Formats: sequence, C-alpha cells, structure tokens
Amino acid sequence: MQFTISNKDKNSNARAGELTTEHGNIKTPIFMPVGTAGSVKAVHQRELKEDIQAQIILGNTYHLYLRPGLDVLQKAGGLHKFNGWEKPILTDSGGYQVYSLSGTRKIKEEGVTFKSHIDGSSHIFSPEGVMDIQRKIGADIIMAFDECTPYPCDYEYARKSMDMTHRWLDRCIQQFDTTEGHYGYEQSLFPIVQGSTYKDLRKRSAEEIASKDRAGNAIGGLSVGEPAEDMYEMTELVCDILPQDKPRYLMGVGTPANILECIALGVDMFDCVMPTRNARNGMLFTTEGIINIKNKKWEDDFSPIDPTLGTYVDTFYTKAYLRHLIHSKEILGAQIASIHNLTFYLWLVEQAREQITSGTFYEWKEKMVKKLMTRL
Ligand code: PRF
Repeated sequence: MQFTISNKDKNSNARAGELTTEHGNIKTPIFMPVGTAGSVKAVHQRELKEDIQAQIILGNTYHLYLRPGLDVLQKAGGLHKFNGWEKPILTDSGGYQVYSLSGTRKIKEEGVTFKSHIDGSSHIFSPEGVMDIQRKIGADIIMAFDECTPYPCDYEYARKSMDMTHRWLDRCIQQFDTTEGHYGYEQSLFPIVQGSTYKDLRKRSAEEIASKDRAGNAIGGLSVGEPAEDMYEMTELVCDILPQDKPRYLMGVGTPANILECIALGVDMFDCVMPTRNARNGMLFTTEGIINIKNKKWEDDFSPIDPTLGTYVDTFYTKAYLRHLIHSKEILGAQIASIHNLTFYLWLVEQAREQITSGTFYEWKEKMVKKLMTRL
C-alpha cells in the first residue's frame, strides 16, 4: 500500500493525498461508509458506487465472524466477492464492538471472552485470532486489536489499558507478519493509538504506534462522550507525533463539523454510523444545514431534498414525500435518507480535498462549520 500526499494546506495541517490498494485508489481526505455486517444499511452496492461515490467501505470483524461466519466468507472467496463490493474494504478488529455490543465480557491479557449478542454463545478474541479472522474476511486494511476505554476513565485504568493495547499490538504484528492473505492481494495492518483524554498517555501511545512504522495509523478511544474540545486537543497532539507520510485514520468520527476540524488537524480517514443511523431517524445533513425531516415544517415543502448534491434521490424526491415515508416507517424512507446523508458526507470530504488543493481550505472550513451545524 502506498500513500502519496499531493497538497498541504498552508494555514492548517490539512493534506490531500491518495492511498493505493490492490482494489483501487482512495483519494484523501475520505469518509468510509460503515457496512457493519457486509452491507451499508439500506444502501445497495450500485448506489454506493455510482450515486454516493464511496471509495472504501468498512466491515466489522465482530459481526462477520458471528454471522455468516468464516466458512461462508472463505467459500465465497472473501468479503469483496461475497458482497460484490470490488473497491477497498477496511475491517475494524472487534476491539470496539465487543465492548459496545456483547453482553458479558472479560478482558484479560490473553484476550477478551464474550457472549454473542445473537445467540449468547461464548467466544474469545485474541490479538492473534483477530489477525487470522481479518485475513480470512479479506479486507485491504485491517485493524489491530485494542481496548477502547470508556469516557470518563480514571488515569490508572487508562494507563494499564493502553499498555495492554501496546502489548496486544506486538502480538498482532508478530501474527500478521508471519502469515499471508488468503486471496492473493495485499492486506495492510493499522495500529491504534489509545490513552483516553490524558496528554502524557496519548503522547506515549502515539510514539509507540509511530515506532512500528506500519502503512497507516489510527486514533481510537475518542468520540466516546468526551467534550469535542478534548477530542480536538488529543487529535492534534497525536497527529503531531504520527508520521507525516502515512495516512491517519480517526475512528468513529463524527459530525460534519468534527470531520472538517479534524481534517484541519491532519486526519485523512474517517468512518461513522452517524450519516446512516441518523438518516433512519429522519435527521438529514444537507449543504444548507441540519434538517429534522419529521418536523411539521416540511409537511408541504415540495422542493427537492438537496439539489446542490445532484444525485438522483436529492433532485427527484421532495422533502414532503421523504417526511411522509419516514413518519410511515416505510423502508424507502430509510433508503432515500441514507443515500442522501452518505452522498453529503462524501461530497463534504471531496470539497475539503478541492479546497486543500486550491489553497483555500482554512477560510472555507471556518465558514462551512458554521453553516453545516445550523438547524433549518
Ligand atoms: N477502537 C476500535 N474501533 C473503534 C474505536 C476504537 O477506539 C472507536 C472509538 N471512537 C470507534 N471504532 N478498534
């Protein structure tokens, strides 16, 4: 995997670049739609590719391992073949889903034992096991096994957890570097910085992760309930330490404003369930600001959803019709709203990229952040 930076912003740490994988190139900064169980909820692959123009999507080790399971994925020839998405895929390691989804779980040095949220069966995720599973799923980018600390988190817990995440990383690297992919294309391992909201821990973690010299690096443990200011402070501190010439991925972030602020701090890759999850509840991110489509205000507004974006759903369907569909819990409402929100997120990072390239990113970002968070 290669990463080339084409432009750097003069007034911030934003950069525009390109990441090369064997399933295609990814122009950065990029937003990655979340496809937890091998599907981006309510959106099919042709829409993802042609309307939304997604360049890479996410999958989750935790979900895919539990269902459909590795046998099916291997027989299919890997996740790309199974779900028909031919472009790059990144899988999260389960280091986060195990904590947020499974019921009872026990974290030990060896790994995490947990019960499936589907049938209550017992499983263990270890750093080695999670490398093997992600090899079999076949993502282009795979994530190290980590513990994402909750917020708030006391200093001692955060320190011990971070040290364990670092020891787990060494085991991930050992396993990853002594095994091969199953499907003949290259896979790359990204380690994850932790350290909660403690500056000294974040610094140590970023130095440790940087020293591993992997193809890209991730920042975890943020956007878990801490104030946005803390998230920006930690992201800035970590970006200053992580290598300049490698992509930086901020996990699970965030709102459109969070994304623009973190691009300014030097982040290249983002993912978040917000555009799809909020879409299903009727919250739309638009080029003019945030809309709660359920509000009475839109009942007889027959204007298109967001014509600036130019996609089929944004120019063809009206706000009033989408409001009706969401109120009636029609599946089509979830589909239209999800395609719209993802198109908006991909449009936003593309705009950021163009602004970085033309040297006007910082001024544009300041204006956009205010506009995008306006409630219409
Ligand atoms: N670790 C992993 N996945 C994640 C996170 C993390 O800390 C987060 C935190 N925002 C989202 N997804 N492995």
